[in-house]
Amino acid sequence: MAFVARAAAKAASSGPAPGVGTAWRMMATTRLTTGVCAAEAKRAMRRVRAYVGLGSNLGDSAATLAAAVRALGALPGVRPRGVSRLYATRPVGVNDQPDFRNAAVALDVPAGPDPATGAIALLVALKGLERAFGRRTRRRWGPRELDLDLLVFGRARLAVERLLEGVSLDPGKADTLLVVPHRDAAERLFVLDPLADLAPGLVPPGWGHTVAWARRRREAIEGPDAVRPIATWDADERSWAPA
Ligand code: A4P
Ligand code: MG
Repeated sequence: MAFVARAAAKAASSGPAPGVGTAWRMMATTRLTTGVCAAEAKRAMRRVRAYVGLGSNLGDSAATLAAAVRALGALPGVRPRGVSRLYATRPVGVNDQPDFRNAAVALDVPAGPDPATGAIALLVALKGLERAFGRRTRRRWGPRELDLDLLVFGRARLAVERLLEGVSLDPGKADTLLVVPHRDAAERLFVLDPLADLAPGLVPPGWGHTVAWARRRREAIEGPDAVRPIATWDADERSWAPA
């Protein structure tokens, strides 16, 4: 689709879409140019391991998720650390919609001066990418071109009630909580299967058990056909290769 090609081209050439990563650029540059000492600026640019879940069930979802993986890796200050397999998944929450494609990525991202600031900056970047890939506002849990959920942000356990001043997300959603780890991640096989590809032994803050354990538990509930691997990430081609 044209918008996927445009967003992918932007990510590959001149960086992500306008607005994406602005908070990070601000975190990095304002501190340096306003004379804040180099040690503090260096601290602000420390990185933290984050996991992001990707979902799509409108358009060419596999192509969208491949382009989104490339765009996430091209965000300012981000180092891509891993891409899960691509999964075909039965819709959860709202059943009368097409099957989804889901995946997850591991990223080392700027930690920010504190976890809430760093996590919100990443969320703002994710929302910017969703828009760049044509996401429009629809009903909750309904069909979408691209959904990017912040699953885990290092060791942070956050419930942020309001966005930081000067940072806006979707109109009308400015009061929505940012909850990290993502509040529903442990209850969804379409999240746990890709996450287990990347970090089976990870114990997300507050869970009390590993991702692999949660995955096995959900598989017993949802059944073996709810989530099926259909492709692996080809790092050379930067695209999916059939499994
Ligand atoms: N928000 C709070 N915490 C987070 C976080 N950790 N990551 C807020 C991302 N967003 C977070 O999200 C609504 C608001 O949640 C945002 O404004 C953000 O500030 P949204 O993406 O705008 O709306 P949504 O995705 O419809 O709602 P929600 O509750 O995020 O739904 P989910 O959890 O994303 O589930 N079935 C399959 N098989 N595969 C899927 O990918 N996805 C959904 C949507 C339903 N069923 C699915 C799938
Ligand atoms: Mg979402």
